[in-house]
Amino acid sequence: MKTAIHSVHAREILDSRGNPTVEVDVTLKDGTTGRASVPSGASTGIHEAVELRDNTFRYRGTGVARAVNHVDVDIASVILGIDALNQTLVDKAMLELDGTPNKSKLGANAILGVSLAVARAGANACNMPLFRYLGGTTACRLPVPMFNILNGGVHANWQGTDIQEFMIAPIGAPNFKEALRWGAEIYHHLKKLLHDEGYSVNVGDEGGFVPALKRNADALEFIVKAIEGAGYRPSEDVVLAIDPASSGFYEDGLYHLHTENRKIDAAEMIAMYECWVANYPISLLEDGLAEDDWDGWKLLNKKLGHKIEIVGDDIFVTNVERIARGIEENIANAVLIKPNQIGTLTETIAAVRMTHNADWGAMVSHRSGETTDSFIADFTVALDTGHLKAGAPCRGERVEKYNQLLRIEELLGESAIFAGRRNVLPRAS
Ligand code: 2PG
Ligand code: MG
Repeated sequence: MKTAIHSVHAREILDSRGNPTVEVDVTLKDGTTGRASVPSGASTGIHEAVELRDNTFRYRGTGVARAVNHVDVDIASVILGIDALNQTLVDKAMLELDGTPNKSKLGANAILGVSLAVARAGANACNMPLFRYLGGTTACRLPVPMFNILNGGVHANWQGTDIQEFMIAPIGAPNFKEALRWGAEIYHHLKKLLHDEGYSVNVGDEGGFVPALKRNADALEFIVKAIEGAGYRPSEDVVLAIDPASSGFYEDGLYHLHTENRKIDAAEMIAMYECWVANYPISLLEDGLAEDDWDGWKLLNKKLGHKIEIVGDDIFVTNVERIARGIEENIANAVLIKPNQIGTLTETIAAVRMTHNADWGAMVSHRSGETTDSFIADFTVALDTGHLKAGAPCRGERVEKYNQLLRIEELLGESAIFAGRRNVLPRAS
């Protein structure tokens, strides 16, 4: 069999924050290769699959030599000889070898690196672009890019807003290429506005600016002005999205807004969001409440789910068991999809399918620690999710995802469709 896995080899590389991560090379019997690397979060959910770190003197404990060794020795021993085109079988072999519910034995970083590299090798062996290999001949819809242009929270070392991500989504653009241009123009306009008002224009982990604003809502003001200043219409052309990543400031049942020096409960947080949604063109709220605040989420979805997308990240962690509970209890209407939260391509696809079957939205996402691997760009088109958040239109590891989408759009030519407005309008909840 020409596409049997012949060898697998991992190495320790650095991510965008200067921390070690896993890169994997897979070679098939016919000599075809596939390479993938694994991102890493900072505002990680406690229910995510385990990212294995060495905890030794190397790299201040963050080394991934153990995960690399698990790929080269343990995982290699169970996947060599398997057909790379049989992704499910490869992933199943790794899951069985690991045997834990959260991949703590081998490490989700080891497992995912192999899983994605095998998919790439499979695509290369079939002489197909990755998005087509994964999504079939009808995969042709480019996502709305969600540009994170103002960073706060842990991604900004808590020097900016409490809200971790303020994003813009150019829903009115005619195609992806134009959406990218609009995003970059607004980003630069925001830079000028902030600079003119005396704020820092240094950037955070995801390439967005980190001004030390006094109120979280000031960010919304600045962004609306930047959209208008760049010549676009807030709401018609470009909408806003926010990810407070609120698990990061949730303590003893209260949400601590450090910028504003106040502690509020879930109901007050929801009231704050309702006020923002009434006053700004916000169409999506991710992780508005903490990862285990199920009652709060239920209320949040009741109050705002008919108006905007309510996306669960830390609460669902791309895990079908948690997503199923969320659907059952009707606590959101969309799921954030991060391959490294769950650890295999097969399970990530299962999470997207469950989400779509419930008529919920799915938004594919990068991590704050990234590499130049653009797997998620192809994945988004393949699974037809309609949204991708990959940070600001700035910084190599962020723009590589957007640039890959430009290439895909070019390759698709006339058959390319841009998700546009349909994907950020309120969904049934
Ligand atoms: C998030 C992500 C990506 P991190 O909270 O959605 O933006 O952040 O990778 O740090 O978990
Ligand atoms: Mg998030």
